[in-house]
Amino acid sequence: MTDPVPAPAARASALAESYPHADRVPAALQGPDSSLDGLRILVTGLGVSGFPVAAHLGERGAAVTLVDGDTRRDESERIRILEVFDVDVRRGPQHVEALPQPRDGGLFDLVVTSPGWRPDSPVLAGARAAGIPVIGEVELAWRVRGANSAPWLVVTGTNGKTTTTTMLASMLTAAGLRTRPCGNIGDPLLEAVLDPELDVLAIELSSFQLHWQFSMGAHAAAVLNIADDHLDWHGGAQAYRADKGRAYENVVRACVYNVEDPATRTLVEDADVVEGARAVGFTLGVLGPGSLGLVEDVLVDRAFIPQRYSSAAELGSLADVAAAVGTDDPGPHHIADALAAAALARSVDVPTGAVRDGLRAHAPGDHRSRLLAEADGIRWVDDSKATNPHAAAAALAACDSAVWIAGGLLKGASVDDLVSRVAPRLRSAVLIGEDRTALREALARHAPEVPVAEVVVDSAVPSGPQREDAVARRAVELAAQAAQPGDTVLLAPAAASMDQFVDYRARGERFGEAVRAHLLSHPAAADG
Ligand code: UMA
Repeated sequence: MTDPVPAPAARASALAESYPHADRVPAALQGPDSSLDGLRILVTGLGVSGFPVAAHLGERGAAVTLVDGDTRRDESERIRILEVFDVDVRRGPQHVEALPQPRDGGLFDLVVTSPGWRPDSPVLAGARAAGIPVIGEVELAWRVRGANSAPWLVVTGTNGKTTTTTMLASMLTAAGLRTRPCGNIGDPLLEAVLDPELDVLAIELSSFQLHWQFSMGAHAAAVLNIADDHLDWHGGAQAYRADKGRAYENVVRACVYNVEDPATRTLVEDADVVEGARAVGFTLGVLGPGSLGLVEDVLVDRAFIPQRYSSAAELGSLADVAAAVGTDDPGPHHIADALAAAALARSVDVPTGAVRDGLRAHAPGDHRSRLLAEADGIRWVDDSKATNPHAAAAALAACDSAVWIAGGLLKGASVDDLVSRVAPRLRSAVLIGEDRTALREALARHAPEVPVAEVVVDSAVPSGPQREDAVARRAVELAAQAAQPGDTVLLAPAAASMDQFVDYRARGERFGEAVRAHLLSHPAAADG
């Protein structure tokens, strides 16, 4: 580690603040097979994370209760499986208004929460007040992993996590290692750690997931960048950053940081790591020893080679990055993601050739700067994955003249900076979603000449797929009216989707369908 600046006292107090009952996490959790007989565990959430957690704990003999405030989804399949392990599933708002009790009364020994649950939700706040330890799936997975478990390569940051994680998995695969993306994307982390056939884990972690863990010691971890996001969930920018920084705690080999984003470097310096772990930067600027970066159009490694002060190893080219992200002209953020992925791959000794082959084999993700159609001189682009202002700014930077479809849940983030920066690129804006007012006002302040249209859907349209469809179709209709040849209609909402859609994927899917429907019903445009 280059000059780490540990701050044990500050860290200890921050940990004590977040995990006041950490020392009460039952020791029996350790390892994949030990019996949890006699333990009463509450799992919050019957989703992607909570389901495998409840099944695993139930299978090991714990008396598990699972609560979920929502009854709208058909979860009969999951419930049927949980019943095999005698899990007591309670669904509906009445079960999440306060901390519930186990079937036989008394208090739970442990709560394992799903990432979407806010720390101040009545159930979790109640657990805290009652002195019950609360952990998340990451902490659980870290504790249950077996003795010779696969090393963890962790990717977090505000933007680019998914691209970086899937690039990393592709590089590991090209090196002949058995891996799968997991965590916030791909397989649930708990399932991945219990799979004996994986050699190494390529793990994307969100700030929500990092918040509820305190023991993890990744082999290597990267924080790609930090911009304000999820501030309402974390209770402020500082708390959000601190949770991201937890990725670096106890790292064994490499803390990978972004030279162009000094906040990531500060997080490395504040982390307590295993002796011998190194800080490894990635940069698009001047490349020094100990970093990965660019020399003209070649990606090079000056960190994981013996003579890093006098030489560099070639990892691939910008053409390989272009192939990886499915565009002719990769943006700076794509190159940064590729370098971060390469640093993590190199930390487990992936050969340079496999980094290049992994980039070439990488399939670009859905809903990230995806060109859906080009008709009549208008490009239709889906960047539904732009769930915060930072990501939307990157997407808009690639357009000279955009009809911008934006809005949703802003999660406490300010959009003033974004709107003032992108104003010259806007032909018009189409606003969707709950937090429209903030966007409308920011546009009026910083881009008063830009016409703004708003999507209003009749309240009689039922929620669910029908309403999602209606929002997307109306947004596309309004965008089509505003767009002129040479424009890009860009869905880059700068906001989360859950006010109107199941998730950002559903938002992107509905938008794609609406674009196709529009072009079919306007064949002149489609032919053009
Ligand atoms: N629920 C309640 N009350 C609450 C919150 C949730 O009852 O206050 C219920 C919901 O009805 C749901 C269940 O709890 O049935 C689980 O909710 P969840 O939001 O934690 O979702 P999961 O299906 O368990 O998925 C979570 C992550 N979701 C979030 O962080 C919001 C998934 O990330 C992740 O893939 C999965 O765990 C496995 O680790 C999604 C995401 O949007 C992709 N992540 C955010 C992002 O990438 O920006 C952080």
